Amino acid sequence: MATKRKVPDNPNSELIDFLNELGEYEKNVSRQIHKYNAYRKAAGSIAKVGHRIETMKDIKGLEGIGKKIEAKIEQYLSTGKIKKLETNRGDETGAAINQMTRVMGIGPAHANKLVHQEKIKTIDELRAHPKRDQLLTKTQQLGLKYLEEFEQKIPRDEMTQMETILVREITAIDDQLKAEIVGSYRRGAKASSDIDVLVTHSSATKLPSLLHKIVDILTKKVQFVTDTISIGDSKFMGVCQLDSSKLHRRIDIRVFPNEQYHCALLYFTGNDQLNRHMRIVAQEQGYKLNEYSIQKVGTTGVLSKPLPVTSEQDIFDYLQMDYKEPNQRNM
Ligand code: 8DG
Ligand code: CA
Ligand code: CA
Repeated sequence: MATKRKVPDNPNSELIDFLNELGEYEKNVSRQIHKYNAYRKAAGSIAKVGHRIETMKDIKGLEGIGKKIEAKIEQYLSTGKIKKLETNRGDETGAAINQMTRVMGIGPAHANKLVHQEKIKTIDELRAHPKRDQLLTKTQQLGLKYLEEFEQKIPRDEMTQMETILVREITAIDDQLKAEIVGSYRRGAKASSDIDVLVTHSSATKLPSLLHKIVDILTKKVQFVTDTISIGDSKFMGVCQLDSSKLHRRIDIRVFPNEQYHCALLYFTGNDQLNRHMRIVAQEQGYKLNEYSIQKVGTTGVLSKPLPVTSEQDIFDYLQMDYKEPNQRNM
């Protein structure tokens, strides 16, 4: 999941931040996920405007802005404030729940429990709690340990240095191995919230023990991976660090067989909105697209075998879409 982003370069960054903050409250405290989605949509729509919004005329015709959110924007434009936001900020329980959800792995339900049952109000209180380790899963314990570090974005230059190490170490295991950094980095982002790695091997029989071997080398030989959150045959989630002068970063490594690699490459390059869009286009054209394959959907709903795919271009071609370079995939 992408983390909450601030948008300092946008002419409407304050309004966008306010709408996102209202959305977070709905998600974490009120547990109204559709209200959260509505705020996110509105914020996304406003983020695309490109000039400073000064009157209600400036938001006329924008997608995804309903009556209630419109009223809040009106308040903001006339008073510089939004009443609901001020109220939310004054709600101590709500603030405590929001604090808890900063921790990787703590969702709204768990956050509510920590605040209501254990009466925990701040991150410091959670850290100092005598039952801390019983209250948290292993993932959440790591999330708490590295909370402030995980909230910092990774500059592109550091991503490039991590890429060098990862590609070097992985391809040294076997020259039939290929590794690429995907996610926002592949889309050209100046900074990323984590590092997403995709690995494939030309011979599928090599795959099962492969990921364990890679993680073992990255942990012991180069001391790049510092913690494991979870590991299976095809997906590793963990923590890494370029060197001791740098922050700890979240890393995901996924292994795919060759024939699935390009669907996975497309999917994990994202962004998530483009993925959703392409999945809908696929449906409309009688295909089923996911991170593993593209299949033809027959008239009775029966799926064909996965269609041959040897590049991302092939997938765009099946869907009769113009090819988008990775840096054009920020929808
Ligand atoms: P960021 O980490 O810099 O915030 O951006 P990102 O690289 O685009 O986001 P990500 O959360 O690391 O996810 C990587 C890609 O995976 C994303 O661009 C598209 C794809 N993806 C989805 N849905 C989801 C999802 O629910 N969870 C995850 N982990 N990835 C998803 O389309
Ligand atoms: Ca990412
Ligand atoms: Ca990721």
